[in-house]
Amino acid sequence: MKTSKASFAKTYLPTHTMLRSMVLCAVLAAASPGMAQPLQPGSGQALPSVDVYKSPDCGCCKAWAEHLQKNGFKVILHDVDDVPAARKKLGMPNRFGACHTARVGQYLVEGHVPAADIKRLLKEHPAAIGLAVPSMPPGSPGMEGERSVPYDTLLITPDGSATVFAHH
Ligand SMILES: [Cu+2]
Repeated sequence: MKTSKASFAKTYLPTHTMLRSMVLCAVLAAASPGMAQPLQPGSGQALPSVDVYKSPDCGCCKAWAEHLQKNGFKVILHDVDDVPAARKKLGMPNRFGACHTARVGQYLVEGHVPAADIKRLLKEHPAAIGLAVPSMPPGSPGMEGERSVPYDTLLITPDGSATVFAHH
């Protein structure tokens, strides 16, 4: 019954079928804010919280933290006096250093890495130390301003070398 109706609709009533799916989309969109997102497999899995280690007077670190919050991450800020020491202790090689080091689940995230890259990392789950955007490229999340430059997000592999994870 269901199948024959569907194939009938597909064959003879394309416009009607499109309309139905549009209505369904609208219904789902309206329903989703109240739904428990972590229970939806695949798309809506709960994001791990992000522990950010930064110096107390780092403004762009806070701006980056806000970028993560806007993208659904819970962020916990930790002020440290010696950021390179914290980076070393956490296990991010110093040559990829920027202004802050963060821990996200099993991974480290160095510098102004876009939230979308972190989400992709968590989804793809590679064997890696984590991600890094070394230095602080203008235009990266938390470094917005008049100027922006192209930059790469690096995947830091377990041996401490790097491959390009994403171009921006
Ligand atoms: Cu910064």
